[in-house]
Amino acid sequence: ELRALIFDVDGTLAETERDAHRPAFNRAFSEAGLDWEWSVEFYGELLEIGGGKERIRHYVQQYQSDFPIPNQDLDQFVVELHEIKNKYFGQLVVDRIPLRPGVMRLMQEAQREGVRLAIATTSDPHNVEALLKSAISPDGPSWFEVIAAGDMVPVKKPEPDVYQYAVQALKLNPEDCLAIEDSNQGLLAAKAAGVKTVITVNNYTRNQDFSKAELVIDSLGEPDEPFRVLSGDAGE
Ligand code: XBP
Ligand code: MG
Repeated sequence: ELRALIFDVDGTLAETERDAHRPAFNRAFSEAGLDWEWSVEFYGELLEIGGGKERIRHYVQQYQSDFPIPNQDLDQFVVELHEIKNKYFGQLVVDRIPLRPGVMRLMQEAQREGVRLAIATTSDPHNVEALLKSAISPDGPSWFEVIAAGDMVPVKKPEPDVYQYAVQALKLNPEDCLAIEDSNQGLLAAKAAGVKTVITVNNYTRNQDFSKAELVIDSLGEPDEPFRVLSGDAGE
């Protein structure tokens, strides 16, 4: 029996990656006096590393190996750069990043039917809050009984921890929950926690492997803009 919907955030609730996270990283680099610049295409590769801090660290180690920072100081450097990035993310999401089609409708239908709402994301909790406030409403965060985010769990997607955390906090069995995701990493995380998953693809993820998903659609759809089924059975 369906008791709760667990939403991913980036790429699922809204298209935050290309137009908010990516430019926020670039603005932070610029503020820090770094000539690093992540293009739309290159950012697609970097998305394989989940978590903003983890992504910066990976980039420094893989692409800026001459960067003069000793390894023991890298953690602190990454934390400070990520804080600057989050400041810009907060500014960029205000009034600018809408919810994807069907997200609001599905959340409202769920609330009417007594289906509970939760979030399971790799993103920083402050960024999640900023997006929910601007894209849903000032009380958007309170729509979700549980917001499992960022470093609240020791390891990020594709490991199941963030979904396990959300399911436990809801005091439900994983079989009674349904995850809404946009990426292969999110799918792996949800399924490893025993949560059935619907995928709504986007431009960064549409060619990924979603064979484990119960349903793959191009969006949650609106009455005047129905979703298209890419694989699976939308029967119920
Ligand atoms: C999104 C991510 C994050 C964001 C940036 O994952 O992987 O790294 O790109 O997040 P999900 P930060 O789709 O599971 O939410 O807030 O850490 O910078
Ligand atoms: Mg996502």
